[in-house]
Amino acid sequence: MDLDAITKHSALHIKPNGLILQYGTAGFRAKAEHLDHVMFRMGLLAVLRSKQTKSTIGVMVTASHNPEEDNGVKLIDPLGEMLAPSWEEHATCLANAEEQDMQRVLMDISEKAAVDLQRKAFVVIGRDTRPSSEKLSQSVIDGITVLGGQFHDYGLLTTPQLHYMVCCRNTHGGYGTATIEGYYQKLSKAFVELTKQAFCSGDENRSLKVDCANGIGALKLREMEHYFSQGLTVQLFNDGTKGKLNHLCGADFVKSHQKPPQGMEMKSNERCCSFDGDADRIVYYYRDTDGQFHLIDGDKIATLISSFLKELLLEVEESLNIGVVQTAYANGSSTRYLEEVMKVPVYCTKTGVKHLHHKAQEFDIGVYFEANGHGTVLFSKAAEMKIKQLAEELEDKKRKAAKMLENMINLFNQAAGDAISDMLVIEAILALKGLTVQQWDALYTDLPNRQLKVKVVDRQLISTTDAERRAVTPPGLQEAIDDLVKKYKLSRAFVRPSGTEDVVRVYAEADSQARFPMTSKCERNLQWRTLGRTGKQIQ
Ligand code: 16G
Ligand code: MG
Repeated sequence: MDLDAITKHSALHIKPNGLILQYGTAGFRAKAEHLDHVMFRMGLLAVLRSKQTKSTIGVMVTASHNPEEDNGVKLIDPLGEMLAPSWEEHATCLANAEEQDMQRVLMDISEKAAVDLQRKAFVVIGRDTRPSSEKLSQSVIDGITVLGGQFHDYGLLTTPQLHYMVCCRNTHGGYGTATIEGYYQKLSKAFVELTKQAFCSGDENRSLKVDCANGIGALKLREMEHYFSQGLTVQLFNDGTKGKLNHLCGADFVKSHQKPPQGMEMKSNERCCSFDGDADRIVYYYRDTDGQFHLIDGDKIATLISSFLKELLLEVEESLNIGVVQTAYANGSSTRYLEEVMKVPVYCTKTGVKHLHHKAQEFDIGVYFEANGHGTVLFSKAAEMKIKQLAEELEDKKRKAAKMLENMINLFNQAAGDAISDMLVIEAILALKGLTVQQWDALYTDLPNRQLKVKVVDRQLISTTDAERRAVTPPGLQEAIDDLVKKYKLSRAFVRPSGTEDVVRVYAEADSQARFPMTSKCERNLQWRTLGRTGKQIQ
């Protein structure tokens, strides 16, 4: 380690005085002007992680669905997964070290993690379309090179595309080719093969309206659309040519406001969807003939996908186990439908993709989705091999089903939830099953629900258990919630500190809209118990 060079370069990326940031649920996020030093340091850290794992590591510059003025960074581990928790701690230490302590912290991390400093390092970088992203990714590169690491800068990519690249590189092409062409070809080949049948049987070319949140999703869908255009025409809105990133549009806006994005022309019964700013989330929606808006969120996406996969498994008569992973935000109706009607086991984890991903790895086929539209399906190695074998050995209808399963494996981005890949999966399933968006929506009726964010003095006073469904502290809070909830039918409510913002989130659902005084009562109780009497509801 050339400590002098590190000190010299670090002086070009000075940490603002007193600024403390945390590697949160999905990396660092803050106002872009506060992040230059974090980017440089994450370049350094990626080199150490690469040396330690003897693998390529990814660094993605994005703040996802946050406002355009924000930015963020996260590291991607060798198989395309989120950074390991022990390294999240290293990331936080390094980002917050004062200039004079930087060398010591770097040495500490190298020692604690037993990094062989003599090894080579390779890092790949991607960035979203924010005005600040290009310069910030240069700071990452500065960090990589000063530690002698090699790198490849992919430039503009969606977050899941970078996860895919990292996975491809570390499996030496086993997962796919680590180029943008390789990604487009893998997905579109699977999509075209899957849907061939539906489309030749007379179904006209299908069309879908896509709100791209004025982000990277628009660029990448434009590049990709000619690969699958025979089966699906996408009409892009909020493509970044006029509006601001994530402003009044995108998956997060649509899900949290439960209304259409601005700038989208919706006719009744047309299928529409929204990506978020870095295209790792997707939600669908439509307006009915009375003009009423209907949201189809991650829970209903998971239901559609798991019922399709289960049907195919029944067809091939293979008893691969399938499990669905959700978070506390999953609508109670979806959990009931999956368990009681579809007879699929459902598990609940803490919020944040890494928790769901981890749990989903326990099944032959693990379907995971957050209600906000982030999710994918994981197939175990054994399941993949079995399905390949069935596709060769079986005959007629069974062979067809096995082939479909094989194409589904290729169509999912198993490295991360991916709006483009999920969109193609959903479009393929709807086409193959001949389902309209309304029929899909009618699988079950969501319980009315509300979400609020509340500012309190110290959100860490709230701690939770049981996958965030019950509050442990402050004392009395859970009992107060229980007292409220038991007055209503099919009701559920919980509070948890956010992992990405300095707020506490309150969620409640019940059998009818009239029950929502419950949410504000929870909120008042929360403020009282955290002594944040100045707290106010934000949304
Ligand atoms: C991040 C997470 C998302 C989670 C959200 C919760 C990833 C890639 N993204 O966006 O999964 O739902 O945080 O935010 O893990 P909150 O803690 O502020 O509610
Ligand atoms: Mg995102």
